[in-house]
Amino acid sequence: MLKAIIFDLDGVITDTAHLHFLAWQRVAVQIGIHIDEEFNAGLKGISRMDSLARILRHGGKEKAYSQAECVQLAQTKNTLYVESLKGLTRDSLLPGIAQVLADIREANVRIGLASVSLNAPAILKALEIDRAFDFCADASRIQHSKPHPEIFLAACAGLDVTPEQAIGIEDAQAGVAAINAARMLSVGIGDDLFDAGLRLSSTDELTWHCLTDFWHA
Ligand code: B16
Ligand code: MG
Repeated sequence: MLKAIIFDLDGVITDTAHLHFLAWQRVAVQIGIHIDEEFNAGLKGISRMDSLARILRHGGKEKAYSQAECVQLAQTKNTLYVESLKGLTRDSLLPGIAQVLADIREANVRIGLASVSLNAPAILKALEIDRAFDFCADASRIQHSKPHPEIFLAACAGLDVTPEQAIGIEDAQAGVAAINAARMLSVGIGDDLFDAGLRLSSTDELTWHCLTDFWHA
């Protein structure tokens, strides 16, 4: 029986991936590294410090900065990112998300969040959907970024369901891999997520009807 649906945040509920990119790009330029949108796609679902490590590796500078300097660079990125979140409102929800959250609630299925973003609570508040979730996994307690299943397993535990009773929804390759590794059913938003059990082109296709069809297939 389907007992819970667990959402990723960035790229599923709202489009903050581009804001992450712009903030990282400004930090990267300061240290002489070029990153583009294609590179940024690989950072989706990857924690802040792991993202920085990937950027430094990409620029051949993985040994150029001390741990304290890395923390400072990550803080600079976060300050820029948080500043850019100021424009978020309920209108920033991706198409179909408000409706599918309401329909899942109506069906008495639990709703969870599995975002590795430390900014997730503030983002949910800005979007005015913080009360739509029965449980949000705490990113600050997570040791491993996606594709490790840890955050999805933490969300299942918090919702008091087994992974086999839940569907996970993601827009990133690493996220779909995390859902599959947790042994949940996976929904991928994006045409290139070939490992997802159900692939949808965009969030406006994400309806309660399609989720239940997928569950019973
Ligand atoms: P923060 P998700 C992830 O969120 C983002 O996809 C990723 O780009 C970001 O680096 C990570 O959160 C950490 O975010 O710097 O705000 O803590 O996709 O898991 O919702
Ligand atoms: Mg995402």
